[in-house]
Amino acid sequence: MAGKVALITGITGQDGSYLAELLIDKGYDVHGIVRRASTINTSRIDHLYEDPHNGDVQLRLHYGDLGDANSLRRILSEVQPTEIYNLAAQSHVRVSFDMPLETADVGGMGTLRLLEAVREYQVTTGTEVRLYQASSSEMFGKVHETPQRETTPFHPRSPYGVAKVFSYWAIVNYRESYGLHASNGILFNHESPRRGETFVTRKITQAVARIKHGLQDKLYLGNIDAKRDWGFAGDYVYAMWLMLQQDTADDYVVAMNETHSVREFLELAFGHVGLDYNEYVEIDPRYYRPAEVDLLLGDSSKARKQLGWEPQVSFHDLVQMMVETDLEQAVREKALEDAGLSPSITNRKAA
Ligand code: NAP
Ligand code: G4F
Repeated sequence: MAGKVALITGITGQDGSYLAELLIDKGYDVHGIVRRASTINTSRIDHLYEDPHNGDVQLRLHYGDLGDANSLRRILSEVQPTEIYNLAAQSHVRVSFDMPLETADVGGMGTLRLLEAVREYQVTTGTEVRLYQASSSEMFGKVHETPQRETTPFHPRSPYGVAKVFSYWAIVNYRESYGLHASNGILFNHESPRRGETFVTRKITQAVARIKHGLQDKLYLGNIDAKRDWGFAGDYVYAMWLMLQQDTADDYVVAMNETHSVREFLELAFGHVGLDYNEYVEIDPRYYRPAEVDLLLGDSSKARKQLGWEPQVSFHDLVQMMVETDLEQAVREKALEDAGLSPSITNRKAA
């Protein structure tokens, strides 16, 4: 595997951290693009900088932004990647209604800035760069058929979904126009203990753990009848890598091929600690979206057949894994609170 150099945008996010781990394990020289923030936000990747066996540097970070085309060109010429994984986005669907322009600028135009930087880089250096684009099942939105597959028409229901549709077609267009090895992974929802705390699964598992340890007494949610096809993020980043190992670039749905409601997730997560969610959950309309995606159910048979991809973690095991990890975190939080070192954040209504 010597000579393979990966560049990951969005490396500080959930998927970026799992993908960086995978690529380091595979012997890649791994680089990531990070935005400057007023506080350090690299907690998901802090364990990856050095090889624990010999102290060698195995991950390098570069300041840049999908909004800043110059920074992308500079980083490409410094890093000279053979594979690029474009995971950067304002990825929260409800927030995209509050910040549609930022969401479109990063999740839509940002992809185009990156594509242009890659095209220029290939022309000037004569080196092939393979590109993965983090496309989303959110593009199916108000679904035209069930299950959703690669040929299902898009009908996005949020500024986020609209931005992702733009990026999807930009990738296809650069593939067809310039022969770029650029692939879209149309990934259905994937979660983990590293999932952002304001996405519904993590919001639930964190609340379950905090309620169990007396740190919180209510959980406020929006539409709990929505259905999603949820898998484990660690399995899904493997599919990203597989796409870039193919001779020909293509587009693939990645999903578990099963759907569950938020209500079912609640039953399992609260049930895991012996609690009944009905006693703790309250509906707060401020978590409703102006337009909702009611049902997502993927058909990932193309990825399974052509890439040989198979998920390893079931829905049930995913819920259990997330609750267990958040229970450990709640124990630490409780100990700090008991020692008077951490102010209790009752009910976390802001999330
Ligand atoms: P995430 O945890 O929200 O991570 C998003 C990443 O994008 C973070 O590293 C963030 O950096 C970075 N970012 C945001 N704006 C940026 C900008 N202007 N310039 C550079 N970086 C920027 O998302 P995720 O769950 O890992 O998802 C990864 C990608 O897959 C996203 O594009 C998402 O839309 C897409 N996707 C996710 C799912 C899913 O279920 N998780 C499904 C389908 C598609 P900061 O840390 O600085 O904020
Ligand atoms: O966890 P969510 O915010 O994920 P959503 O909107 O499906 O988007 C995620 O998956 C997409 C792939 O399909 C990604 F592209 C995207 O980046 C992101 O990772 O919400 C899931 C469902 C929605 O129907 C929402 O209305 O849960 C419902 N929900 C109910 N109460 C809630 C809440 N969602 C959030 N975030 N917070 C709530 O309190």
